[in-house]
Parts: sequence; C-alpha cells; structure tokens
Amino acid sequence: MIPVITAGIEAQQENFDYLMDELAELAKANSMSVVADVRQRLQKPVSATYLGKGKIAEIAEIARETNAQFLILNDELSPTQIRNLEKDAAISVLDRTELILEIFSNRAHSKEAQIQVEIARLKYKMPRLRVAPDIKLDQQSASGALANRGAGETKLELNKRTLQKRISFLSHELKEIDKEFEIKSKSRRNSDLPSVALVGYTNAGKSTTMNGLLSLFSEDEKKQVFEKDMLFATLDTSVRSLSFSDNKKFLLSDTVGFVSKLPHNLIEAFKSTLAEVRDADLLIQVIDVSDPHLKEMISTTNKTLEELEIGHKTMIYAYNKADKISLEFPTVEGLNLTYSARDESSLQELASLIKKSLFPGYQKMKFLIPFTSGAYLESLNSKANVLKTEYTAKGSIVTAEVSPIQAKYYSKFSWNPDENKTSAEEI
Ligand SMILES: Nc1nc2c(ncn2[C@@H]2O[C@H](COP(=O)(O)OP(=O)(O)OP(=O)(O)O)[C@@H](O)[C@H]2O)c(=O)[nH]1
Ligand SMILES: [Mg+2]
Repeated sequence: MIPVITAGIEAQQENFDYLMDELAELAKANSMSVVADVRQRLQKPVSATYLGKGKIAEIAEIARETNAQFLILNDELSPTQIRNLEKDAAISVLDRTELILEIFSNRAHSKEAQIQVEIARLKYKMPRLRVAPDIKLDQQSASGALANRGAGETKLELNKRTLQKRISFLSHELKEIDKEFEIKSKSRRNSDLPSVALVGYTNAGKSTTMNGLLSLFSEDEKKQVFEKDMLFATLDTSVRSLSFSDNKKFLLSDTVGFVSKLPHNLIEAFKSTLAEVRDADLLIQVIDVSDPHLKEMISTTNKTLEELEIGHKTMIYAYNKADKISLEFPTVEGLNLTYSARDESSLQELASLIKKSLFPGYQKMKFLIPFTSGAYLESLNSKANVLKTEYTAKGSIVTAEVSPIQAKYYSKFSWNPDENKTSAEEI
C-alpha cells in the first residue's frame, strides 16, 4: 500500500463528507492507504494553487513526517494548479479524475475496455501536455531563452499531434470492435426478446445478482460473471439469455458500475459498452442498502444515467445486502425490492418482479385447433406457455398463457365453451 494524503475543498459542495470518504475508497482501490485527510472550507478553490497557502504548508509538513507519496485532490484540477501544488507542497499530485482513470486502466482486461480507457486518458492528458522548462529539448537552437522556448513549443506541437494521432487510431480500432458488437446486439434486438439491464453504484452487488439469477435459471456455471469486493470489478458488459420455466425469455446484462464525478471522457468512451443499458426495456438499479450513503449512491446513479442520455425507463429499485443489517427480506413494495443477492427466495422475488414488468398483459386463453391446422398447434406449443391440452373430436383444446401479440395471432382459434367466443383472463 502506497501512503497518500487526500485533500478537498468544501466550497458549498453538497455531500462533501461523502465525496471525501469516496475519494479514500478510490485510493484504496488503487493500492493506496490514506495517512492524512486534509479538508479546507473556502468560498471557491484558490485559482493558482487550489488549496490555500496555510493548508499547503501543512500538507508539506505531513508529507515529510509520513513519507506520503502522493497528494490526491477531490476535484479535477487545472494543469497550472497541479504544477504549482507539486512545487509548493513538494509532493506528486493526482486529481480525482486521474485516480479514477488509473483504477480503470488497471482493471481493464478486454481489448475494448483497454482502448476505451486509453482514449479517456489521452483526452485527459491532451490539454495538460507541457514541456518541462529546464529540459533542453533542442540542443542546437537552445542558445537563448527565446530560442529555447520556440523549440519547446515545437516539441509541444509535436507531442500534441502524436497524441491526436493515437486517439484517432484507437477510435478507429474501437469502431471496428463496436461493429462486431453492433452486429451481435442487432441480432439480439431482432430476436425480439425483451431486455433487462443491471445498473448502479460500483460494488453494490450487480454481478452477484446477475450470477444469482443465472443459477436460478440455469445450471451452466460457464455463464457466470466475475464478482468481487472491489470498486470497478466489472468493466465489460456481459449479456445472457434467460428463460422462465414457462418459456418466456429475456436478456439480462451486467455492466460497469458508477461513482460520483465519473470523468466525462470516461463516460464518453464507455458509451458503446453501455449500449445494452440504453436499449434495455427494464432497468434494475442495484443499491447497497447496508451502506449509510445509499441515498447519494442512488442519486449518483440516476445522474450518470441522465448524462448517458438514457431516458426515462421502468426501473426496479433493488435494495441489496439486506442480510448485512437487521432488515427483513425479501420484501416487495411496488417496484421496490429489499433482498440479498445471496438468498434464493430473494432472487425468486426479483425474477417474479422482472416477469411482471416485462410481460404485462399476458392472458390465459383457450383455443380450439382443428387437426387440419397442426402447424398452429406446434407453434403454440413451442412459443407459448401451454397449461393444458385436451383432445376432442373437433380438434385439440389448448389452454395457454399468451402475449398480446400471440393472442391476436391465434385469435381465429379462440374458444369459449359457453359463449363460443374469446375467453381471456388477465394474469
Ligand atoms: N453480505 C452480502 N454481500 C454481498 C451481497 N451481494 C453482493 N455482495 C458482495 O459485495 C461485493 C461486490 O459484489 P459485486 O457483485 O462484484 O458488485 P458489483 O455491483 O458488480 O460491482 P462492480 O462490478 O465493481 O461495479 C462482493 O464481495 C459480493 O460478494 C449480499 O446480498 N450480501
Ligand atoms: Mg460487477
């Protein structure tokens, strides 16, 4: 663990304590341990140095005493602020954005995630490029201060162009990968299966919930996704197809978690990964109910969804980890579920909430299918949830649960023994 100091300015900032606690968690996720947490109350950050003079001196002192390696700031700083702070406090400075980018970079395994993170890092770096004034970059023309500056600027231009080229190259690569994803997700969309996406704050238990649902529906261990007690365990989106025992199918996706002030470049870069969320028919927001900051976490998630331009969608609020505190579970109230992703009856409740939300308007109907229309009987058997089949002289009488579309499709066979017309019952 690398010793670090965290610091932040409380400038009419909402939830300041929460943000500072979160910053410490982010540092931990990056193998750093916080040896001191310095907070300053100011109207607004000092434009040249972010923190005030006194606080900087205090930090320099702490750094000397504790041997802290980095000073981590709670906001995104300007290049000048970072430079001045590093000089005055005599310690390397990282801002919140860089820290998040660093964690993402360490966690990225797939080619797509690696490219997305690298693009975000380069875009962060671009306006911060500078040429160290004491390095003579062009020995031949470094005869005077002005000449030196000119050479530096040229070098800077060159560096910028190199970065820009790399960003273009990576963006092109990403587009190629996305094309493959797009084909896959298009074929999924064409399959007409409704889709559900798990969203929420990082470490809330999305992947554990996904795995719980998967084991409820299938015994195939290979379908399971990675889950771990750490921030941003998941960076890639995984999609699985699930089928209820009555043949109703849907797609379930697990994706990257959110955190406050997620860098804008990172959100931009991850937009394609988050396409499954954008296209979902239903969102399940997983919340760690045992965390005292759950309200802030919900608002962080909702804000990030807004930033991703994910419009208003039906959302199940799934309050997870109820087993960690003395809360009764599972309990359901409308679209709110209190549960534990490690508890089977909880997962069954969640599955039935998903079913109710995804398949409204299903009805139980009776059909009389003449023997001459065997193909219809076959398709009913394979596509609908057939509850009962009776064979009579006139044909097969099938009782089945059907979707509104199916009800229309098979309507010419609908049969009611009493009135001889459609018999439908909401379920
Ligand atoms: N006690 C308890 N722990 C849980 C429960 N659900 C998940 N966890 C634990 O919480 C940690 C995080 O779970 P994940 O499923 O990886 O969380 P996530 O939301 O996918 O996190 P990221 O992928 O990092 O965004 C793991 O150690 C899980 O075992 C639960 O219901 N009860
Ligand atoms: Mg996960």
